[in-house]
Amino acid sequence: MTKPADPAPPPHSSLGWSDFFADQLAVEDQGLVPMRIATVHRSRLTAESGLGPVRIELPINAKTTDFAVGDWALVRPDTHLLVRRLDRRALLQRRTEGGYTAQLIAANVDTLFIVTSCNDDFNPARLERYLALANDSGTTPVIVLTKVDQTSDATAYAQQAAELQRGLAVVMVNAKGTEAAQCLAPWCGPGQTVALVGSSGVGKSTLLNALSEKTAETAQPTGSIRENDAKGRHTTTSRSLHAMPGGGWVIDTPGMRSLDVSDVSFGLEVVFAEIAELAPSCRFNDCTHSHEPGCAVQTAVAAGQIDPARLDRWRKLTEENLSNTPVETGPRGNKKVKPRGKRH
Ligand SMILES: Nc1nc2c(ncn2[C@@H]2O[C@H](COP(=O)(O)OP(=O)(O)OP(=O)(O)O)[C@@H](O)[C@H]2O)c(=O)[nH]1
Ligand SMILES: [Mg+2]
Ligand SMILES: [Zn+2]
Repeated sequence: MTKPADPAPPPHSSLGWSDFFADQLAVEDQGLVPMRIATVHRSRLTAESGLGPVRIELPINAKTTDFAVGDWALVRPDTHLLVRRLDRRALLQRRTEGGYTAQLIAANVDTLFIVTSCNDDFNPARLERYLALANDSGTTPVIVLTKVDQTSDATAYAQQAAELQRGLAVVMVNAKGTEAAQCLAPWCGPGQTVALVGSSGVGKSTLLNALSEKTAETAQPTGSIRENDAKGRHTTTSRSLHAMPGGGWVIDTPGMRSLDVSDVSFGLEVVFAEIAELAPSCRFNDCTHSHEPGCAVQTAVAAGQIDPARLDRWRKLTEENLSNTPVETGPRGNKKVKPRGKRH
């Protein structure tokens, strides 16, 4: 692509702008301003330009749901009309319940803070879903374990979390404490974008307020959780992008009730690397690691090298992923793939 001699006014690199986006500018974009989508509502978008928030006008036929918080778009400086969205470096999306349409969670995120608490919310199977999503979307996952001040057993939770994926960073915080932002600082430097995801009530907005040093007036609202089961009350209802004082950006998201996986085969291989690595040693190349003779994974389970509970969770997620993943087969496309293990 030809680069303009003098592109749009240079956006703040602290907004997360990089060569990946600059390389997409063409001569005809002269005069347009790159802005970063900050909020997405049913009928309106706002963006950050480095000079404060701006309400964006959409062209006729464009839908707000086509845009994700964190997207870069080229905007007319006079009318704030969005001319085009730039290609994404990373996109977090999930299948909506019962449908094939994807819901966009956030775009151009460097690090995904998967937030869970040291209480009944902690659930390895759910965390593995979030990890698969993060790995597959081009973001780096970090497990953020909140409410360490409310348990005497935080390190046991951290140990369990660390075992969910090789090399996974796990950070223990009291999100209400003064040191919370410091604990997460390694991922929040200039130009970095982080997003907070997890169930309702785990402390995402509490962390957002700490990371972006909000005042009482500008703080994201937070809400109490139910005492009997630690579930939150869905206080946050939309996604939003906020500046961090160190020059990074943080995205708050509403608590998710569930997270279905689809189209995350690569992400699952990263989460379950110990299983994926052994699969080529199985006798059958489409081994389901359950009943087949010559299964290297079952041998490893028998030898105590692989946790059988983990293998069960791998199987459940893999089957769900395959049944939810549309594939392009022939002119109609969108046919379901056959479940693994059914040989023909
Ligand atoms: N003691 C303690 N309380 C916390 C911590 N993190 C969050 N809380 C409390 O937990 C409750 C829920 O926090 P929120 O920040 O609203 O949770 P959220 O994840 O944003 O929830 P939704 O917006 O509903 O998705 C609030 O009462 C917080 O004060 C923590 O680390 N320690
Ligand atoms: Mg919230
Ligand atoms: Zn096998």
